[in-house]
Amino acid sequence: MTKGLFITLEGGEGAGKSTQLAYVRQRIESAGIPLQVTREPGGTPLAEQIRELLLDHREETMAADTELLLMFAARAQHLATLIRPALARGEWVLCDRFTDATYAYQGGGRGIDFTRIGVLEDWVQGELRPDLTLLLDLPVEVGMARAGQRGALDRFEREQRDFFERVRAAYLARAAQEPQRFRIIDAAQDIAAVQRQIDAALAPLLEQSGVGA
Ligand code: Z5A
Repeated sequence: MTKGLFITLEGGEGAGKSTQLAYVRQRIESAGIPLQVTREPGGTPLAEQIRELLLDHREETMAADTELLLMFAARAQHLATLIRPALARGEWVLCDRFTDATYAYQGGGRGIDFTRIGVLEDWVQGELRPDLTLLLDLPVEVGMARAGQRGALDRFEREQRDFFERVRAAYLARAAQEPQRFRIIDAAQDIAAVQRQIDAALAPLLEQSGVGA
């Protein structure tokens, strides 16, 4: 069966994901490849409602397991109604964060054991994994300074520096475990330099698809 490619974009605070997502989208679409651009948590109306639950502040503290299960509940919906159907049609899917973010934030940040996350990953995703993951990596203090220029902070953005250090370490550990899937992008460089690294990472996939880079 023809299958589209599944590309994910990951990174910590202030890494420039939104900025670079638009660039990756433009590179793929200008090659004439049908593409779905989406995000997690979210991507479908129901999953976006779960996103609101996850990001909003409330008096009651959300338990780490609740957060983890809501991430995978949103993901199950997203996979069933958007990601899998698009890939089956042969479209490419570009997703702003996916399960590596769960390992980084709920695993590294909140301290949930990676093996427990792996059980949910296998349950919800079966064998589906991204074909390519672009990890925008930069020192935590640089990212926090960039993110601090934005407006109101969500529930995750209110965390302290040591939380984001653990998130970064978990992302880098994931990348070291799966070097064939990950491309680590030095996101501390200027926007044009980051885009050149992204071009180099995308080139083999665009060439394989027959459209050239
Ligand atoms: N989360 C989770 O815990 N578990 C999961 O499984 C999943 C998610 C899937 C929402 O994600 C939260 O969900 C997230 C983790 C959690 N929480 N946090 N933090 P999100 O992806 O929606 O939220 P975000 O991290 O805030 O993403 P973002 O909006 O893409 O932010 P960004 O990476 O900081 O990107 P940006 O807005 O493009 O850049 C920030 C600023 O830097 C902006 O002013 C840019 O103009 C500037 N910028 C960008 N690139 C550069 C360069 N190269 N040089 C200088 N300045 C730059």
